[in-house]
Amino acid sequence: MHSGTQRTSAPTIPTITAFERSPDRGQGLSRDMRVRWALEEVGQPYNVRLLSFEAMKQPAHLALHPFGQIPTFEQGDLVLFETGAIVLHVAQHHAGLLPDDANARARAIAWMFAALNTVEPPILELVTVRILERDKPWSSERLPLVQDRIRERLVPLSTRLGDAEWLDGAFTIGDLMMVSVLLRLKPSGMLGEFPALSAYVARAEARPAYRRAFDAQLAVFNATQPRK
Ligand code: GTB
Repeated sequence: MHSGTQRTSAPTIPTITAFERSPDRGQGLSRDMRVRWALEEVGQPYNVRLLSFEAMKQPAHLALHPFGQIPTFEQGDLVLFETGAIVLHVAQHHAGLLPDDANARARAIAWMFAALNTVEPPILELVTVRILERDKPWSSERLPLVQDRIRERLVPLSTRLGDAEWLDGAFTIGDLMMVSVLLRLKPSGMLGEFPALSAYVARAEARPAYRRAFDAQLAVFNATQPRK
């Protein structure tokens, strides 16, 4: 390098991991989808490394993700796991997903935590009852209890949203994460009980960045389908 010349190295393209064969069959419900969506919203290109279930539990991946899950995010020296941490990192390093105003920024982050810590847990329980516990003799008794716990979250969420477009002003990571969590309810039909939330999810799904992310994960599923 010549003296007096400052060289700023070009930022590397991040690499995320995703299922080689997603169990949701390309419905966009796997957690790589929220990371893809965040990257699309801010216009950051990314690479995807696909992993089999076996590879996810091998030392090479466990070095990146202690629980052997997807997604991970690698950029330069940084390796991240947990979608909340990844999406927050992306939002903090690019314009578009967090407001400039410090208080509004803090509230957007609060909505992201609300999605992950308050709304997602009962929704995950529903997936457990409907799929993993389907054959248990007590499954049909447990189902309505879990559905009611979800309603306890969706009623106040719907009330707070009212007829607003997004949760707190402009679209933020709070909306991105809340919609990602609510989408998990689609197969159950429960979202239909809440017209304001259904419309909120539909608005988010219509965003060009969401469409691009969805199409990218669907292309992976279609490409890895065995030919008939
Ligand atoms: N808290 C972590 C995060 O937010 O990053 C959770 C990560 C996680 O659960 N990853 C899942 C995983 O790797 C993929 S999305 N699971 C494999 C394992 O734990 O061994 C989970 C998922 C699977 C299927 C559907 N589906 O069919 O709808 C949706 C989501």
